[in-house]
Amino acid sequence: MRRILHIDMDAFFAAIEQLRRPELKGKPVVVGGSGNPNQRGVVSTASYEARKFGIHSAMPLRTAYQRCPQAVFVPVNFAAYIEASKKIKGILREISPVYESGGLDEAYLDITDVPGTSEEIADKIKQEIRTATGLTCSIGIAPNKLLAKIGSDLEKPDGLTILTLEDVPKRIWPLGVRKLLWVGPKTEEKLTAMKVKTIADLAALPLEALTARFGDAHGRYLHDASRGKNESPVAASSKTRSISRETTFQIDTRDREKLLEVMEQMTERLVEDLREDGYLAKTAAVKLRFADFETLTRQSSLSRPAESRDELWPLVVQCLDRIQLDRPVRLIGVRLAGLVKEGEIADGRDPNLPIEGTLF
Ligand code: TTP
Ligand code: MG
Repeated sequence: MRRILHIDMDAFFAAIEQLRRPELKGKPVVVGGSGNPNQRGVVSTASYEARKFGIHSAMPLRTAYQRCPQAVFVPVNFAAYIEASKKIKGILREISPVYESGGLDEAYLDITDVPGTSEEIADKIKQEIRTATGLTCSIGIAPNKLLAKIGSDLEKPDGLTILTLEDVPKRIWPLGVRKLLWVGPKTEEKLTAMKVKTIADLAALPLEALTARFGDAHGRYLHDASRGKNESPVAASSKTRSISRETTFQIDTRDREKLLEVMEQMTERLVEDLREDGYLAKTAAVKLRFADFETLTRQSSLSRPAESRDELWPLVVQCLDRIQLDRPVRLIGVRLAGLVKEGEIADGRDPNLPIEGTLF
């Protein structure tokens, strides 16, 4: 039986802000945008104290302010989050080299061959992270990624949940289908139409009903997942296909120089993230939303993957130049796609994969 660990940091950005400014400890803290709730922007995350007021990620800052005017609003400070993330990932890689990053604040580890009980390994990780960064995390350990990921979310914050297949009916079936990896809003909508809300409802459906609706692969995945079964490996080559950043301007602009300046900063940050996780990118894409909310994307690719700013930045400029700036712009985004692991031969997948707007 494999032993897979999933770790997710607690209220990651907000917890870091509370450490940077100890007077914020124990208070409702909202991290997002420029930190001014009267300006445009969304909540990146909120401290657990702020969540009691119904504040959550992706909510407009203004709404957060209405729900809790006494909350402390702070701007996003990526440099601090990247620094913490690097320390955490260094600790995890020492525990097991079979590692997959799931973003800045989460990761999977295959700990099948790591000595010690699951509790011992989890305690060691928690303690080392706390010593190195002052932060707490939640951990799930299970026979596969699917259950480990659900487990890490069950007892937040500072949780540890160890699950076996026998725990599935009691602990997993009562949950909503969205808790399953790879069940997004679209799958959820289709399942709701089939009267499936919980994972128990899903487990009650015959395989044929699912393959008929979702196709062979996804149908079988859902059928197995509802029973807590999943074989996907903790990949050295992670599932990450793209990384992106975007920002909404306080004041709409048509100034090309201003757009370029912001996009250059975004590209530099993306290149840092790319290097941190050991990736090369072949494609760059630009997303631009006009004040009337029309949204355009353009993409451009290199003949082989690269990781340097000097190679990737010109692609971004090319993309922007293919968009006519005939109206004020409200939002811009930059994305690097066609990612491959450093040292890995590109697998021939089409580098010009269609860019899905939802990935931004
Ligand atoms: P999450 O792990 O989803 O959230 P969290 O760590 O703040 O809280 P918890 O795990 O305890 O529930 O995301 C990690 C960080 O990613 C989060 O601190 C901020 C950022 N983030 C955004 O910027 N926008 C988002 O919509 C989400 C969900 C997260
Ligand atoms: Mg988290």
